[in-house]
Amino acid sequence: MLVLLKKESLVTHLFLRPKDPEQETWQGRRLGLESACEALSIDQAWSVDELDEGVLELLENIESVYFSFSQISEWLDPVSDWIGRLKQKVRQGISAPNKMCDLDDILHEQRLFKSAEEISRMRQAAQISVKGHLAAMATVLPGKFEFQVQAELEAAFVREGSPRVAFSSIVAGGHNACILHYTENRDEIKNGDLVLVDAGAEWQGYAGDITTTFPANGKFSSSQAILYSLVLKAQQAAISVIQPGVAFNVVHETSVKVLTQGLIDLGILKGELKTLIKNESYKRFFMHGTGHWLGMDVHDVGAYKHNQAWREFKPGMVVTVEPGLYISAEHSDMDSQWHNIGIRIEDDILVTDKGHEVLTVGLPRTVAEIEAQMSVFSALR
Ligand SMILES: [Mn+2]
Repeated sequence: MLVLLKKESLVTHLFLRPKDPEQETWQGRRLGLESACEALSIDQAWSVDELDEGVLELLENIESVYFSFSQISEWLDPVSDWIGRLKQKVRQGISAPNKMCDLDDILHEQRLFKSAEEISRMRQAAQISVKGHLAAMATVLPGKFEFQVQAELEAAFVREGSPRVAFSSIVAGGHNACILHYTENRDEIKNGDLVLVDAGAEWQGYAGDITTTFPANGKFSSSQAILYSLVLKAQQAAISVIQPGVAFNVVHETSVKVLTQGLIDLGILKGELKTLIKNESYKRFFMHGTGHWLGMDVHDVGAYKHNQAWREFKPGMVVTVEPGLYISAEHSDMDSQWHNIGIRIEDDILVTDKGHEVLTVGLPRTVAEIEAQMSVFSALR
């Protein structure tokens, strides 16, 4: 347990397990108290065995205690108990904290705005993720199983030094791509399938998050190419609006507008653009948001609204942009040429002083670029 104590200056205290050769033989190495201060830049190290007495001492004459209300069920009891015990010491001239405050908002705001060091880690997480997606494209073939593509994708992450995936990889062939959180990855990929891969590497605590969609046999069918190009157009339009001062929801509104107009042009939706957007007709085919904050977590912390208003982008924020279209065979009223096509295209975007930077550069994105890249991979096979 880490305690940050602010009196005249900030002092850091850490409660941790002491060294124990026998326990370490069974369960693994412990840092121990002696090494903790230097290794972790802590002012004072305590044994967890002294947790109660130690915290009581630290809380003496402190006004406010902050802890994460996301974990209130874990912390409310011990903090209440410590405060209650200090209350019994008033006659000794000791005062107890009189406020319990939520740490979340403060901490989450800090995490939302990335420092230069954090940005360089996120750039690396993004670039490792790019390499994994290229490996997935290089290995896919009709007849392979989704988990075999997953293995090559994640092997590329590991080869580049990423110790783990940032979240469970989605490798979805054909109709599986219409299941948004498909992580079973166990089906055989068929000739004519599109393959949707949503995966990211973790690098030094920071997440990458990319979605690519490409044809298993290297060539888009004409229906696949039409819908893919529409999603890409929506994604590019949505990315282009990102700059300081623009509200978060403008990204989603931009992609909804492009997708809805495209579906009208294709005869898939019928009616006026304004009406179809207002009554959310597009949600039949595009049922999720266009993006989320990205950082230490893939769906990172940070408020999306302040006082019920969508907040504006500021430099240092990182957001994903990931519109999609999903038309399963359940839509029996639709021409079967559109069936079992699931497409999502996702990049990671840093808000900069002047506009934005795409951290996940380096992937083929247009139909022509993807087909060219896959024919190169096929020639190397
Ligand atoms: Mn995402």
